[in-house]
Amino acid sequence: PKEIFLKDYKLPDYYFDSVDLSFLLGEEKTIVSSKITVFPRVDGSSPLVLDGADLKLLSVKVNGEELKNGDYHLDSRHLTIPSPPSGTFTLEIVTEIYPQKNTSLEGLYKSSGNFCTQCEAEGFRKITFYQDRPDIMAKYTVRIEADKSLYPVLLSNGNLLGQGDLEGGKHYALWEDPFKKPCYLFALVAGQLESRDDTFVTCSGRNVSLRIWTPAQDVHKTAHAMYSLKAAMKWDEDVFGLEYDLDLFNIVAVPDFNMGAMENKSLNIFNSKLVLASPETASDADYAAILGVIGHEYFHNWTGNRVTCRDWFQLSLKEGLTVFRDQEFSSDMGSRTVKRIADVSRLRISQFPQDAGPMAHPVRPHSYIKGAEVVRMYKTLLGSQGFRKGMDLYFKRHDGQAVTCEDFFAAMRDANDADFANFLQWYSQAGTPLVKVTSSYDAAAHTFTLKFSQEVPPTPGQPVKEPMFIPVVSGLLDSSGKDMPLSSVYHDGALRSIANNSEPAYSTILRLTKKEEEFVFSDIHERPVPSLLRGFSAPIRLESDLSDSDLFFLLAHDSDDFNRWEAGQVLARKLMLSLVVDFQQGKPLVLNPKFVQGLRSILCDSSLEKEFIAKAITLPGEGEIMDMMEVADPDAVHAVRSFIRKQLASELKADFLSLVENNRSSEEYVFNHPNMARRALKNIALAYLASLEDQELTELALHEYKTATNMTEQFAALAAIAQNPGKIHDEVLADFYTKWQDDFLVVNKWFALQAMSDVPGNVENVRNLLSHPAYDLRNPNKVYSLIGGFCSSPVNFHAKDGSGYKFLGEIVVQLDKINPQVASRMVSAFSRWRRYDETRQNLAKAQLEMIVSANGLSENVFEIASKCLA
Ligand code: DPP
Ligand code: ZN
Repeated sequence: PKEIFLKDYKLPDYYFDSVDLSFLLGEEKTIVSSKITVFPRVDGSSPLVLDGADLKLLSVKVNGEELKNGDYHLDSRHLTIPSPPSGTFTLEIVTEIYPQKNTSLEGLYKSSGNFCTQCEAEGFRKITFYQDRPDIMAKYTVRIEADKSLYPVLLSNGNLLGQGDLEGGKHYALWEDPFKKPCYLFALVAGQLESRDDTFVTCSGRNVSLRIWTPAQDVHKTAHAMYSLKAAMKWDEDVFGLEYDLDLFNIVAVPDFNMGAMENKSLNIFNSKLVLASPETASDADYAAILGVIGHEYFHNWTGNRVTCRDWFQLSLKEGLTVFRDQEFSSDMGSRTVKRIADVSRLRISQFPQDAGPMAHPVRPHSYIKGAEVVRMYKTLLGSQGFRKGMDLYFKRHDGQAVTCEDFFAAMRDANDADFANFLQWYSQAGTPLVKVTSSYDAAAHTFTLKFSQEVPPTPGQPVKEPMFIPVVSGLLDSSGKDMPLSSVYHDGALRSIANNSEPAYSTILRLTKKEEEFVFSDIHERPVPSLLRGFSAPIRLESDLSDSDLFFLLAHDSDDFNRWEAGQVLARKLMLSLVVDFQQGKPLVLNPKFVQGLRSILCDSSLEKEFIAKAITLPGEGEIMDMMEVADPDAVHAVRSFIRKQLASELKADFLSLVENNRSSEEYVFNHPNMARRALKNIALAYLASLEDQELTELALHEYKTATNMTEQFAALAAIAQNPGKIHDEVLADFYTKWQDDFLVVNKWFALQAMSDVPGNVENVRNLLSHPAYDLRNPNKVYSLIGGFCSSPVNFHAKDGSGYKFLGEIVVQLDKINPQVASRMVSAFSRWRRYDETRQNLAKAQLEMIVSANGLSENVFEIASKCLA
């Protein structure tokens, strides 16, 4: 297969106007008939090339006349009609497909007895021959015919036009979607499902029927999803003036789904994990994820569906923007700071490492999370109102179109008359910019100078980088910890006033555009401590010359809560890195008492939000530290992190004990911020305590496990106990399984917990779990729990004997035959293999080489594995 490049984009030669689809769903096979109105973009007879994969072609007709073999050309990927008639014509195609055998979970497939679809990005070509590209937008009608007793519910996009019974125990439904859409938003569901129904009244007074479909026994677990949907609909009206545009909105939950969810027009299909929740079975994290993803898919109705992508290089146009929107929604529904901390942590854990490895690519191809950061920068630069003006113009210009990231940029710029310098670089340059900053105070001149330099590291295919436009939101703290009023700043030969309307400002945006530059603040009457990159105003790595005491000062006083947290993280990262060196040199590990003091003062600060405290006392992850090392050393990092945890647990034991005491649940489970905060704080305190492997503390964790009335606390207690192997560990894990064996979502948590264990040699345990009766390699959630969980434990995945790599190599080859998409996600755990020592490098490389040479390997896995090796 040839790699496709953005610069090669060509307008299609033909457009489709209307598409009528008909499905005869059967147990052996499904017959798909399509009737498409085709019109040429320009007259002239170029061939019409349709995409198709794994299809059996039964017939092709043009303007009602059947084409004979020879009038068309068929190969394993395309159906080509070399000389179609001129002008508008109808094309009718009948294909046969086998959803029952489709384990790739792309196209039409069966999940737990029900038919469902997944078409993004290129799944529609597994249903029928089509121009499977997002700039082909058409109006669809869909007729579904199936056995009535097996498939009583028949759903597709848009409005139900008709339904009725047919001979032989069959029935049909006819759906029409009045909005033009690309085929990746097509959806069909047929099966035995029940719904929770509700109504939303839109801002213009229309009644929208809302239905969330699941198997009957799960309907009671959809209350939170319905709450989330209604909240999202209201939020989009309030914040962006965007109203839902049909009278019906369906969500279907299916247990077998490659990703989280899919925003098909008016028929969202979800991984059950992101719909089903009850206090007994789902944790706070699950509740929060459901809120965010229900919001996300709903928000796509405007950002993705009404305005879609011209081609798949523009993925960030819809994903970056929609992730940003769901982040803002979750912030408004809970705590903004805590949400920001969670999102930035995710960026650091998953995006930044990728940016530095062989898979580095610019935002444009497919980085969702970083794409959201880019959208966030527009908002930072323009303010809420300016951003809204840009969004309004974007919809005014592009409703009903398939567009590019430049179109979004232009709308933001034009609506605000903004100067965005070379902001578009964010879409094309890969890699995480490294910004270094030093500061100096001139007491005589009352000036404070910040000197910045920036560098974007080389990435595959992009050896030389241009400087980026980086907004650095900054403030200066005086010696009492208050924000100093800022009057003006000198930069690039000009003095800029910061005060607006003679009101002093306490924070300002420094706009970096050069490799090196400085900003000089005037009227600064004492040496300040700078608070830089407030709210993480740009997705960069920042290295400053702040001393430990400056960082402790920010940790105690910064008015920007995000930066308060960040100061603690910077301190922890420095501490961990220096202990890693001690460990490698065989020196005894000693914890700096100032660090313990700093954390104690946070624990005891009653003015702080509980969830903030919980975040602040969480150490940076092992991956984050390995990322900062020349040669990543998983054993050293693990030993150091465990050492610090135990040390903190023993020195702050009394504080942690009282946190557990004082934060137990007293009432019924409620998903709201104060309650979640309380649970988060209790749970982390318990985890610290249990790390001490002390009999009494293990008993405490066991008591919490037994008395928990919700999954959040029950699972946290289980995880606390599971840190330490032994009899109690085994008994509690067995008890948990017995309790929940009938709930597959809870069982997945149980798999993940064991898979992530850092007990040495855990790979054997994980191998054994593969043959556990509840395990199934065909179900993506189970793969993500067990295999994905295992790869996220650095000590075991990167075990020096290569056992972790060997395990993953074997699984990838096996899984690839079942589900290439899921297999390719797993193989990317190898992507950073060059970051490790030579022994590990050789072991990982051998597995990658074994994978690429495996017989009948899929393109998905080949692409990732060969990129890793390149
Ligand atoms: N388009 C899908 C989503 O936004 C991809 N996972 O969730
Ligand atoms: Zn999305």
